[in-house]
Amino acid sequence: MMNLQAKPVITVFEHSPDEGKGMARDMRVRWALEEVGQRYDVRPVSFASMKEAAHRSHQPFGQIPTYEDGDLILFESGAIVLHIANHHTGLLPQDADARARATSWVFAALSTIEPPIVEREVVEYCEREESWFEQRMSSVDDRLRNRLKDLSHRLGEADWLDGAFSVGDLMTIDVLRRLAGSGLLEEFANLLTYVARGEARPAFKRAFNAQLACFNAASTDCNQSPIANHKESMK
Ligand code: GTB
Repeated sequence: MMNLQAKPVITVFEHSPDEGKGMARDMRVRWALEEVGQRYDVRPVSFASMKEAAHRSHQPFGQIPTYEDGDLILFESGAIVLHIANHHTGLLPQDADARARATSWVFAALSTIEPPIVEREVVEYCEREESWFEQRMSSVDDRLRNRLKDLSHRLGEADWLDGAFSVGDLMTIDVLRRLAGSGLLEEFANLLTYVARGEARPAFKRAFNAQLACFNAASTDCNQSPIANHKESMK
């Protein structure tokens, strides 16, 4: 099932606005690739080139990330991560029902948890000067708190959402990371620990360091998968 010869190529921001904090959606793709031990190359794209026809032929909305493996071109981080999980061992359980449940968590992360987080970011960055900013932020935070409360309740004292670490945890943790600095995650001790548990995984660290190297520039590391140097910690 594993094919470590072919190297997929993913697109990433040439200059990430998060300044290397790994908040853009290439991070979840990098993390998935690192978890399964698949080497990859990155193609940094500028904001201008993302909107050009060549990139749009891979990503109709002019966004990152994309994924290219031979003739297969994918967009949407969820589809990419699920493709990686389905074609390698390590991110999905063997049992068919457990695989389906892990997939449910990917969709929950993307369509139930991430939208109110993104909404909060939009309000914070785009509506700060509006007279109604405080009121709107407070109602967005309350909606988000409800989601976090339900997630926190479901996770309980467990390490991961449904047994062993899976693609569902990867996606959920990557989505929750976007709350860093908001103070909201701190209201749910088990979610804070959950995110830290994900970030402590060797694969996460390699992915994080790779995107940081990419941000740090003109660094020649940008187009290199770090897996080659860290095979010993691959599981
Ligand atoms: N649904 C798509 C997916 O999951 O792949 C969404 C892709 C997407 O939103 N891509 C963003 C993008 O290309 C980058 S990740 N934006 C450019 C554009 O739309 O023109 C979103 C993002 C960007 C920056 C930060 N940051 O700096 O903290 C965090 C998240």
